[in-house]
Amino acid sequence: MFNTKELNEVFDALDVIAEAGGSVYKDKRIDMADLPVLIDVAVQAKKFLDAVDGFNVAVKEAKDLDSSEQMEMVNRFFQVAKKYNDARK
Ligand SMILES: [Ca+2]
Ligand SMILES: [Ca+2]
Repeated sequence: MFNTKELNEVFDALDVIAEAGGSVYKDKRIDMADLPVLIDVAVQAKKFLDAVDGFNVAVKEAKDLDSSEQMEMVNRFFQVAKKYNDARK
C-alpha cells in the first residue's frame, strides 16, 4: 500500500514554483526586481530535492489513491493554480 507522502512533496515543490513563477512574470519580464523571489526559491531547494527524490514512488502513489486521497490531490492541484493566480495579482 502506498500513501501520499511523495506526491505531497511534489506538490510542495509545485507550490513554490507556482508562487515564484506568478510573482516573477507578473510584469512579463525577469529583472533585478525579481531577485528576492528567486533567492527565496533557492532557499527552498530542499523541496525540489525531496520532490525529485522518490518521484517514481510518487507515480505509484498516484495510481493507488483511494477516494479521499484523490480529493486531497485534486485540492492540492487547485491550490497550485490558485497560488499562481494570486502571485500574479
Ligand atoms: Ca518580474
Ligand atoms: Ca520525495
